[in-house]
Amino acid sequence: MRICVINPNTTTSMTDKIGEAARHAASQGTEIIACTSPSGPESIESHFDESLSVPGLLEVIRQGEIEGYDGYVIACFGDPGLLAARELTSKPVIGIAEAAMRIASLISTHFSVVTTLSRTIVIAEHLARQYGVEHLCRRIRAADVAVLELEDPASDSYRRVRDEAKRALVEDGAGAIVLGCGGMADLARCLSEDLGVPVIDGVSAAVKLVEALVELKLGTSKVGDLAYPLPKRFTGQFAHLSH
Ligand code: 5HY
Repeated sequence: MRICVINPNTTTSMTDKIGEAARHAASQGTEIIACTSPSGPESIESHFDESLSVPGLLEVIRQGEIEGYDGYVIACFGDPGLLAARELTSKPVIGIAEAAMRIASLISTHFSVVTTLSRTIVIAEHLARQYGVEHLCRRIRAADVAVLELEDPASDSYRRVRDEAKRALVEDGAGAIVLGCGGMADLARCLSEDLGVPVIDGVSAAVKLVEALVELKLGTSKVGDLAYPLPKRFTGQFAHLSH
């Protein structure tokens, strides 16, 4: 099977890291195609950034349907454009936040999330509520690490993420840690050894969920709100979407 893993921000080094984590998790026979969004912000750290990341990731899905991919991963912890993306395909589309939170709920009765900047905490809180795991998520915490600091080997982002996760174990009584950014995909194994608890990277979790759905021959329902978009005229920069 061929899974397209989309980085909705435009930082190619982060796409490479996300692709590597996805390949590490993928089963033999699964090909991972890691794609960087063709348009949008270099990092997604606000509602504004998230909204402007959506057209680019939807374009990747539209192209992916021509390529004939078997499934998609949206590798940004805000799960931007997830439902719109599901409208464009009958294949499974999994967001890394939903994947990580659901997997965490299978291996712990309480987990905490460690994300990047504190201003993004509310985005993850809304998702935990939307996914119905709010009662299992003790707290969404921020390591106050900017997304692109995760790309800088000289930054002490690992220490800050680790220390915030340690606080989550002590203060929240969390049994597992969910990493709140696609750019943290390479930290999970080290952190889990350091902390002695399961640490969930959403990219790996999402790849495994897409594989499971494809093997179960289950895809996105095309009945109701996730049916293909209705044909209509678009103007301006979206005129090419008219059909
Ligand atoms: C992400 N931003 O996973 C989110 C993390 C965040 O560019 N990739 C980003 O801070 O919400």
